[in-house]
Amino acid sequence: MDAELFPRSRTEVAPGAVHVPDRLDAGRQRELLEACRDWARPPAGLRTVRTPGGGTMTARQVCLGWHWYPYGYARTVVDGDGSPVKPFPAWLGELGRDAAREAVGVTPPPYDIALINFYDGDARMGMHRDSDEQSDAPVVSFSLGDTCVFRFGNTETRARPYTDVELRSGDLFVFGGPARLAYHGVPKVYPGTAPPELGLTGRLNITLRVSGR
Ligand SMILES: O=C(O)CCC(=O)C(=O)O
Repeated sequence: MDAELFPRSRTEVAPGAVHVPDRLDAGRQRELLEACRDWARPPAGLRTVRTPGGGTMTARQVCLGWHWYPYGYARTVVDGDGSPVKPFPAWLGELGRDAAREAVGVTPPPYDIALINFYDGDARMGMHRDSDEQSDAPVVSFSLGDTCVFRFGNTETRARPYTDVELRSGDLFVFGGPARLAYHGVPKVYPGTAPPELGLTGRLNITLRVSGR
């Protein structure tokens, strides 16, 4: 257990954007990790995302419910092996709705998209907005494994002002309302900081969204 001088507590980073430390206990983290390992297997498994400019994202990804590709959604892995996207499980939707309710006091429509991002080596994610959905329901994000710097910015520009938040294994971050279309990214992951008992090398992020489709 961490012996913090100042225990971490729920923080509203911006109106509508809330960090809830330690939302998932060790057992729940292990269950979620096992589920991620299953989802990562082919077909429609973990893949490297290629951007239209010819680049690649360093965080690898697998999707549930709807397949996200730059920049849209499909029912099959149109930029990968062509398989149907894996189903979005009801239990994950319930976890997301409970999390949104607790964090920002909103009961969203049922979640139907999960993006699972895997960061190893020096993977990171540039500043971007989640703007391919047709719903303003809050985005719910869980972290597993290594600690990262999560940069949460403004709705106008990728640049300052932004706030850097340390996300650790088990943390929840929710952004909705006026923060729903804020730029955000992951400039840094700290290798080797995952809780040893979890058994994960690297970082997983599980992001839940409502498609509005
Ligand atoms: O890994 C994270 O915490 C952020 C992921 C993210 O921004 C996204 O999937 O759009």
